[in-house]
Amino acid sequence: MFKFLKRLRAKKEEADTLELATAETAEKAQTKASEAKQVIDKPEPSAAPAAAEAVSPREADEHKNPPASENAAQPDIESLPQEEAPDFTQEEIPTRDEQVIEVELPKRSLGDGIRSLFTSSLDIEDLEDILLLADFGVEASVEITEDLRMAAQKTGATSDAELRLLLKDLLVARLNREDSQLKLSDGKLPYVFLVVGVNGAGKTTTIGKLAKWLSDGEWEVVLGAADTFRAAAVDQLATWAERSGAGIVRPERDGQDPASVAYQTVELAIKNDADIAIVDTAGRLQNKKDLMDELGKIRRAVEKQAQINEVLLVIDATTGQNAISQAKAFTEVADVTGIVMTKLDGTAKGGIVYAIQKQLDLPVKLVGVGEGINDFAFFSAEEFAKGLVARKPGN
Ligand SMILES: Nc1nc2c(ncn2[C@@H]2O[C@H](COP(=O)(O)OP(=O)(O)OP(=O)(O)O)[C@@H](O)[C@H]2O)c(=O)[nH]1
Ligand SMILES: [Mg+2]
Repeated sequence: MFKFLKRLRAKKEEADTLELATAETAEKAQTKASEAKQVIDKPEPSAAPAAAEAVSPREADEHKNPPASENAAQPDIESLPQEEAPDFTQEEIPTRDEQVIEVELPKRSLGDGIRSLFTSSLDIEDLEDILLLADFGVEASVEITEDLRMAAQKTGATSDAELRLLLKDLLVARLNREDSQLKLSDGKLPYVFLVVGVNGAGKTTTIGKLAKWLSDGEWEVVLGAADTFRAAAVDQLATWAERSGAGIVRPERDGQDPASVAYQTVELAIKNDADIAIVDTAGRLQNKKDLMDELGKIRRAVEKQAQINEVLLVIDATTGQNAISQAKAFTEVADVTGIVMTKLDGTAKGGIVYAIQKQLDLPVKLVGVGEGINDFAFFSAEEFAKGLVARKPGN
């Protein structure tokens, strides 16, 4: 499974004791003792006293209400000195605080989240229409059907099971990408994710799910409520922060400059040695120029202190082909690095995942399969294709 790098939180002596607890890790401790990076197979829960250093929601609240004098001296984000930003070009030997460990986060699979394309046996003659109805788009529907026909001729496949297997392999081959894993492994902490997308796409919910997943893996997470137009949006993120055990930076007043909230979020993450800052943004901007200005300003504010690892564009799968034009607008203004497809539960239109990935030439990294805190999965071409061709009860 995927390996990620997070901050080593245990005090040096504690870490050593724990590492010496098993023969395997003891061996590693000896060979790696002088190395900057410590590698352990799995984080021992007690090896990461996250709570001791955690940014509690309460602390974050305090941060939200700094003394009046601080309030008066609100920084102008655009004019903050650039030299405050760490120099990521130099490889420095990390101090204890900067040490990172390699961890495996809990696996999240698509499971049964994807609805099958077929309610009866697979008939190649019907396939093009079925793919069209499932939002694969015209071109892909024609191409996939043609490819399956040729593959069936070549292999002599005729049965329903054989055809499903061929179709699955064909979809996997078209969907597999090298870059579909979240960028959480360069060890330059804190990682920063910006989450963008239109209203109601599922940004805040996705952030809550991500925060919970990371917290479960003993990551220290700070969320930033840079969707500052609605108090309800901030409260919604605060609820997710509480549920997931993440810290949160809220705006000090409605309509506060989202870039300054983003700045403060990264600032708090650095101050508290957090592993990751995830910034929620507003989706309801009037036009492309406003969107570009706002996201550009947020980006510059973050980059004064840290690098941005991911700009995740959240797309509601149930909006079908409309989602593609919306997504294109975002990719033109924000440097999107990955797609999150939400609401794949209950939609028979899984083809939109295929269409988005192909048409935007961006990896789908995560999928949302429900409203619950655990209802998301890493995108896996194999699992997704299996779900699409699955023979489910009743078909
Ligand atoms: N079924 C289902 N519902 C989801 C999923 N993700 C989000 N939702 C629901 O979609 C609705 C909107 O989600 P939000 O997270 O508030 O969306 P948002 O993008 O933050 O919206 P704005 O803040 O208004 O821009 C909520 O009712 C969520 O519960 C999912 O994967 N499946
Ligand atoms: Mg929201």
